[in-house]
Amino acid sequence: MKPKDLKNRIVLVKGDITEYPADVIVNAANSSLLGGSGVDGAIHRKGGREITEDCMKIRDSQGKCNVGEAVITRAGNMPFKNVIHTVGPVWQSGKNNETKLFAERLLKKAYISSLELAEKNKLKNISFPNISTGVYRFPKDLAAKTAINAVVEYLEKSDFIEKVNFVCFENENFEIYRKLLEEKGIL
Ligand code: AR6
Repeated sequence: MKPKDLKNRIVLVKGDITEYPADVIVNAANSSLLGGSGVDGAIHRKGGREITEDCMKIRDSQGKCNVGEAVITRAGNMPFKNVIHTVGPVWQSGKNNETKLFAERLLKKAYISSLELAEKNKLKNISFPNISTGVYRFPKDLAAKTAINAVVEYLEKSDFIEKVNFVCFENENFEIYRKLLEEKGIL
């Protein structure tokens, strides 16, 4: 697929992921699925009890959610069909190339698992936060590159997902995404 076709399917947004319209939003959760700070805290606060209940049910049936995997719940009080909860990797300093590559692979997997789960549930418009770039300290530029490459690779393979919104809460991430997407001819 040519970059210009991706132009209509990838959107860059600055703001709060809970405020931007989509079929489904992705949460940067932790393996416990019990909530936390950052975007996870915002989604659980706004979504309310339904989300916590569904997360508890998932924990009862399958146990914790491993890094790179994704699960789906209702969206509670938010105007989305669902929330997909994925777990990104914690950045372990990336001192050697092997740990760096391993972390990149896990971050890519978190994006791909979320897209696959959206498609499986017939959700065509999906918003992502900048997974792992907060509490989990993943370098922002490497995280953005990994996220964009994963999404582009997926969209080129499957035409089911119509829109992927990268919702950047912080200006720094927004500028990094803008530069990378411009370089690729997508923005
Ligand atoms: N909308 C969009 N992005 C947001 C919002 C929001 N409302 N709030 C924060 N961000 P983080 P992680 C951005 O720390 O690094 C939690 O405690 C934020 O600026 O939320 O994957 C979980 O329970 C940053 O760029 O997630 C886990 O324990 C990005 O979201 C752990 O943090 C991700 O930051 C996960 O860490």
